[in-house]
Amino acid sequence: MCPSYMMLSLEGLDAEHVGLIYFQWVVVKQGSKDAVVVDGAEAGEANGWIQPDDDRIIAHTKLLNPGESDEIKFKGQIAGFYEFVCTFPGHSATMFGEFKFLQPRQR
Ligand SMILES: [Cu+2]
Repeated sequence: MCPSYMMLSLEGLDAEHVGLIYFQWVVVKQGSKDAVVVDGAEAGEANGWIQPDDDRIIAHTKLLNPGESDEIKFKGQIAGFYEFVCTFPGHSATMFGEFKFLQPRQR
C-alpha cells in the first residue's frame, strides 16, 4: 500500500479581496466548518482564531498577509471530502469551500 500525502502551497491574495487583509486556510472535516469558526472566534487572536487541539481541523496555514505564503502537508489516509474556511473574524461567510481527495490509483 502506498503512503499518501499531499502538499499544498498557498499564497495570500489581496487583488480580489479588497479590504480583506488576512487569509487563513483551515481544512476541516466535512460538515464542521461553521462550528470550527465559532470556536475559533472564542479562542481569539492569541490562538490565531483556531481552537487549540481542535480534532475537527485536519490542517491549516498560519495567518497570511497579502503576498505571504505557507505550505501544509496532509499525511495518512486522506481520501475523502473536506471543507475549508478562513477562520479570521468576518471572513467565513465568503471564504469557504469544499473539495475531495481522490484515492490514488493502484499501479
Ligand atoms: Cu480570511
